[in-house]
Order: sequence, then C-alpha cells, then structure tokens
Amino acid sequence: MKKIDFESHFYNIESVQTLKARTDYPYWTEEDNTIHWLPKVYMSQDKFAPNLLDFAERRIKIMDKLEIEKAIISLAPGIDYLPPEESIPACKAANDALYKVTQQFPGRFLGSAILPILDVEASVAELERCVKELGFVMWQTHSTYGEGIEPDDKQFWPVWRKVAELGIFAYLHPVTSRQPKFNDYGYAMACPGLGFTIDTQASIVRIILSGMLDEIPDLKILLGHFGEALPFLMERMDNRMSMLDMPEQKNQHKPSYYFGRNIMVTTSGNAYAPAYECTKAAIGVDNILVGTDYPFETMESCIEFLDGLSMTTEEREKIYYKNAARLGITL
Ligand code: GRE
Ligand code: ZN
Repeated sequence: MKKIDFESHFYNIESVQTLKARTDYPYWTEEDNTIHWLPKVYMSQDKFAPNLLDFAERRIKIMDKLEIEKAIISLAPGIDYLPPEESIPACKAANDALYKVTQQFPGRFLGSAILPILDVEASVAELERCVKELGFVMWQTHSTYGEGIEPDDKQFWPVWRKVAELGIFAYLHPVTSRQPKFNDYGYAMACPGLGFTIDTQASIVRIILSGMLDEIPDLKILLGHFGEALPFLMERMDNRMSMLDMPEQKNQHKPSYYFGRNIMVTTSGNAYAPAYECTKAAIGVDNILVGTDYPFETMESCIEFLDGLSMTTEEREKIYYKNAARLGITL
C-alpha cells in the first residue's frame, strides 16, 4: 500500500558550515564530528550525517522498496532560531538546496520551509517565497526558539497566520530543551529519549492556552511521536484545566477540542503498539499520519511496525495516505 511520509530529514552543507563556524551553543566540532547543544548535550554525527547530507539517491531507493510514494523533507538541525544574521542566510540556503532536490525527483520529495524565526518579518517573506515560488507545503518549526522564547509568543503569530493564509501546515518538531532538569544526563535523555517529548508537549499546550488556535481556526499543526504523549493525558488536561480555569488561559475550548480540528499526529519514532492504540482511541484514526523520522530511525523499522499493527484496510489507507488529503497532499 502506498504511503506518504511527513517526517524525513536532511542537512545541507551550508547548515553544517553555519554550525561549524559557531563558538556558542549550538556548534559543530570538526575533530570529533559532533554537534554540541549544551555542555553535556552533544551528539556524534558519524552515524547520521552521511544519510542526511547525501540523501536523494539513497532515500528514493528505500522509499521505492517500501512504497513510500512521497516524503515531505525537512531540515534536521535547529538553525532557525540562531541570531537572524546567521539564520536568514542559512535558512534561505537550506530552502534553496531542498528546492533543487524536489526538482530532481518531482512529486516524490515535497519541500518544508525552515524560517529565521527570530526575525518575524523575514520569516513571513521567506515563507511566502517558499510556498509561492518553490512550491513548499509545510513549515518545519521547533518546540523552542531559545531560552524563554516560546512558539506561542504573540510576536510569532504573524508567521502562524501566514501558514494558515497560504493553506499549508506546520510541523512542531522537537529541539533540545533548555531545561537543566533534563540535561545533565546527556543527549539521550535531554533529547529523543524524553526531553524532546516534554518540551514539545509543553509547547503545543502553550499554543492551545494562548488562544492562537481560536484566533487562527484554520491553522493545522502536526506533532510527531503519536502526539508527544498527549493522547494519554487528554482527560486529565481537559478536566484539570477546566476545573482550575485560569484567567491566563485564553483558549475557548478544552484542549481535546483542538485535536483533529487543528492538530494531527504522526507515527514518528514511537514504534509502540500501546501508544498507537491509545492515540487512535483518544483522537481517532482520521488524525494519524505516517512519519518515519529517517534517518534518525530507519524507514524499514517504521513501516514494519505499522504493517504489523492490527487494523482494518480502511484504517490503514487513512493512516498511510488518505488522511494526508486533509492537508492538501495526495498520492
Ligand atoms: C529527530 O528528528 O527525531 C532526531 C533528531 C536528532 C537526533 C535524534 C532524533 O533531529 O531522534
Ligand atoms: Zn524528526
């Protein structure tokens, strides 16, 4: 059965150079080929960089084998919240590099914009360029934009508004959390093992509570990892946040209201059948999409997991490609 992959990552050489030129976090050290996010949070790039950098031919072969008809490709390292003098040229270079690859394999690779988010005006202009001139379909954004700078801050709403206005969608992808609590045991806990999920979970809840989804009701946001554990917590959030209704909460509806209407989730990096069952029960099969998270996970392991889940053909068609049509993406 054909599939559409909403989470597939790349690096372009200019992004790598941007990180290598830095001396503040995050930076990339050449001697040991490692990205340093924070003092104890660093990751060797030996395993992943080759597939991230030189990706088109390798990726398409695996996609063919697994019947992944289309993949939306997004930049992996968080260069988007670097200071604008670095992020503006770096994001433009990444978007241009990605555009070339989408042209090399028309219809197979779809582009996701990366935006120099700390300059809102430049971000809005770059998003327009990416969608109108480069044909991109998504904005890959991150769970935090720096210490205390949150994606729900009102200053960023013009970018979120532009996403809805252009008829595309956003992917709220994790990036290294700044919370000291997660960071002294190293990258695995700080990042994909737990920190990613907790940071992104808090960020989407903040987006809900900020009232942004009431102000921009057409906005569509994707979350990875079967919704960052929020399906499991839905009743508790609805219940406690209504019972302790705070004046700071600007949302007009309970958190669960926004799942399905505004928020959909992917299967990325969470090959756990109980997580799938919970997600399906909590938010419905209509709101689940495929995300392989290649090359941080293998496409094979993701598809093998999904193929092994017990579900009807109709459910499988929805997850593999039919639900994508609600985001304007068809086979
Ligand atoms: C991810 O995208 O999920 C990811 C990264 C970097 C390291 C590990 C990981 O972007 O899972
Ligand atoms: Zn990812």
